[in-house]
Order: sequence, then structure tokens, then C-alpha cells
Amino acid sequence: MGGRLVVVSNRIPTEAEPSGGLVVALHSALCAKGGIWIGSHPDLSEAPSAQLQPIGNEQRYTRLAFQITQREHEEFYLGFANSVLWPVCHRRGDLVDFKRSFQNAYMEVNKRLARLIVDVVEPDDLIWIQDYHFFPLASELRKLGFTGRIGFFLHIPFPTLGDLGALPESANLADWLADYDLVGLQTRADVARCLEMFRSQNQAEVMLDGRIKYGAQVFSVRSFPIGIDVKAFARAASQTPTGADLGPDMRGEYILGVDRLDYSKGLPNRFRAFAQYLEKRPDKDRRVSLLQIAPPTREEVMAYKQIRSELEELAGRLNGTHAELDWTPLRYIHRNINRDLLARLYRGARVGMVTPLADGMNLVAKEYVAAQDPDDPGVLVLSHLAGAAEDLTEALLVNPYDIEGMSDALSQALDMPLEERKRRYTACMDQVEKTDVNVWCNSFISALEACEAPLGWGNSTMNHNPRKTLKPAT
Ligand code: GDG
Repeated sequence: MGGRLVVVSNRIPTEAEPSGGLVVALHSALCAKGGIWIGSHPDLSEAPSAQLQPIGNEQRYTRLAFQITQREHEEFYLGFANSVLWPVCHRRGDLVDFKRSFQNAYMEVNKRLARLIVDVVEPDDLIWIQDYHFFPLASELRKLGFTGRIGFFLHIPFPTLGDLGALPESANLADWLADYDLVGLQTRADVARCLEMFRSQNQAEVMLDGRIKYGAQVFSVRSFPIGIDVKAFARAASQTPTGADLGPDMRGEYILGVDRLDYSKGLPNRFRAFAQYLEKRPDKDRRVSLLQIAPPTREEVMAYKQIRSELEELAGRLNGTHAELDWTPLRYIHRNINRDLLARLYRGARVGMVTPLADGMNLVAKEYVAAQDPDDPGVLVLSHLAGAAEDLTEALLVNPYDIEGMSDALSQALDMPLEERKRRYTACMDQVEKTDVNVWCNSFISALEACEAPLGWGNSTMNHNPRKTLKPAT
């Protein structure tokens, strides 16, 4: 089918060959199909940008950036996106920090971006919008008369009906989502929560074919579990013999955690569970350490300052209690580390500990599995509240609020016989391969292409998209 792919995401790569699964998948899709990638410029501007500007030297498709101001960075990005929507979606209504100016900036940025996008798209282009920064973008594009296909993918959990109550009334997720043709979510559980939200609305009807009719709009909500570039990750993990370049301290047995330092990732409870494991372990001479890589993120937001202090205090207490003169049980690295080194660290770890309190998918869980040596694999301990748990059912699933349960799971993982480790690894790896990032990307694009064909530009003053009136399912 014709039409270019137009991807819109908050971050846009600037390097010629970008790294990182998601970025690479979108990059390859754009290289194959041609099109445009629109994202936020890494530099802030004095005044809101009046046009999109080319960024980087990519020849195979066009990269365009929009600039936001310092105030918009504070109110749109750190404010509404990350101090309101992020906690609401991660079941942390208690951390919501709402100001009206945040929502105004969020709407302003989305409106401006829509105006910039309509200047560069054609009616038969496929627009694919990524994530919670841009929930209202389709509505804004429709108001400007764009009637072509627009898809949306939410990388984080879809909020529960109860948590949605923490959003201001004017931030109406149902209205915003209904202007897309296809809404992609990470898991079946996310789809169920999204349908529950629509069922609670008088004007919504879930049709027999699963599509939703909302007023005059008809659209689909489906799960597309995101994955990783499995082959590239496995290759990086096996490049150097484990331990050889990691320093003498990493040659012993270790448990690995890798997470942006975010309150959704459940790090304090993970530290507590490790402390409990150390206290209860029968063989006090067994020196298993926990290596926690936790690069900084959104450091200006108060809730992130708090989680950092809490972790530093816990780490200090844990090492103060359990360290020996020649052994530090917890290594906590608050820095970003090189991706290839990370892959090798995954492979060397006896246990990968992924215990978020809420997570859209969690790619670390999939990376840990992909990095293992099939002849001597480590064990994934995985929170049942991570999206990844829906498919990785052969990981050791834990409740991240149950410290004793996680401590027991650590003992079980560390003592697990080789045959059981292999069996669990094979089942998990099978799932990781089936849902790799190219499958994710291609299946979303195919589903969006299969949505009804566009009719062309509408009247720029209209509020509704006439194309999306109810037609029998095909
Ligand atoms: C959001 C959703 C969803 C981490 N530390 C370092 C480093 N990383 C890399 C990991 C992994 C990525 O960052 C983190 O991805 P996650 O999926 O675990 O989590 P979020 O950042 O919260 O991502 C999440 C995802 O979007 C995709 O849809 O799965 O649920 O929250 O790739 O390896 N990479 C390097 N150094 C580090 O120190 N190089």
C-alpha cells in the first residue's frame, strides 16, 4: 500500500547508525519504507519553534526536529508528561504533581506539533505516534483536517479506571484515543484496562469484532508486545569471555539489576530482598553480590530525587551490615554504562533481577534472557507486574511487594539445577525470539496499513473525521 511512514516520538536519534532496540527497529522500518521521523530536538530553544528542522545526516529517510523552550521542558516534559501521566499510568497517584500550567503546556506543544506535522505529510501517509507525551496529537491533527491513518503506541502501562481519576477532567484519554485508527498497547492486560475505560463511557460501544465505536469514531485497540533485537544482543553478550574484562571483583557469583533510577522499577524492595537473602542464606561463606546499574533519569523531578536518597541510604545500610573487609555485597552504579559491556554483564550474572512495581514491558528482562549461554544459563527473577511476565511465564515470577517471596526466589534461582535452568531459559528464549522488535514494528505497521484507506484532506474547520463513521467490519 502507498504512503510513507511518519514516526513521531519524543526522542529522535541524531547519529548515523543508532543503537538500542526500539530506535533501531524504527530506523530500519523507515530505511525500508522511506518516510519521516519527527522528534524533539536535543537542544532547547529561546522561542517555540515555528517549523521542523532537518537533523542528522540520514539519507534514506528524513529526520525532522521540533524545538521546545526551557519552560515547555519544565511544564510539558517534566511536568504533565512525567509528573502527571507517568505516575498515573504506573499506579502512583500519590506522586502526581499537577499544575494547570503543566496541562496548558502539554496541550500547547501537541497543538503546535500538529501544525508542524500537517505541513509535511501527505493524505496517504501513515502516521505512527509513540507514547504518552503525545496522547492528544491525533485529535489536534484531525482538527487541522488530516483524515489519513494515525496509529498510537503506548510504551507504558495503560492506567486503571481508578487511577484515571487523578487526571484533570479535561485530560480525557477516551476522547484523545478515539481519534486514532489503531491504538497499540503492550499487553492483553493493558487492552483489558483500556476497554474497561471505554465501557465506562456512555457513548462507547465495544463491537463484536473487537473494534470500539465512540460517538462517530470507530477504531481498534490491540496488544503488540515490544521486543529487542535478539541476535544483535546475543552476539554482543558472547563477544568476550565473561569476567575477563570485567575486573577481578566481578568474577564471583552475582545477581544483576539494570534499571533507569525510576520509582516504578521497585529498587528499594529489591535491595531489601537481597539484604534478607544475605541474612537467611545457610552458607555464610557463599559470597553472592548484587550489581545494580541505575543510570539517572528526570533528576529535576522531586519524586526522582527522593528515590535516589532512599536507595543511597538503603545501599549504605546494607553494605554497612553485610560487607567484609574483602567483600562488598552491593555494588550500586548510578551511571550509564556501555551497551556491549552491559550485554556481557548480563551473560555473567547467575540471576537477572527485574522487579518493577509496574512496567509497560521491560526490555531488560528480554535482554537478560537473550544474553545467556544456552549451555549454562542464568535465571530470570521477574515481577509479575512487568508486561514481560505475560509471555515469560517460565521466569521465576515474583510479587515485588513481597520481600520474603523475592528473597526466597533468589535462593531458589541461585540453587537451581542446570536442567531446570535450561528448561526455563529455552521457554523464555522462545518467547523473546517470537516477539522480537522487528515483529513488533512490522505487525503494528501492517495493522495500521490494514485500517480503512484515507479519503484525503478534509475541511480544516471540522472537528470530526468523516471517514471514521461506522461501517460494517471487513
Ligand atoms: C519504557 C517502558 C518498555 C538501562 N541502563 C543502561 C542501559 N539501559 C537500557 C536497557 C534497556 C533500556 O535501557 C530500558 O528499557 P526498559 O524497557 O527496561 O524500561 P524503560 O526505559 O522504562 O522503557 C518499558 C519500554 O519503554 C519499551 O517499550 O519496555 O516498560 O517503561 O534497553 O538495556 N543501556 C546502557 N547503559 C545503561 O546503563 N547502554
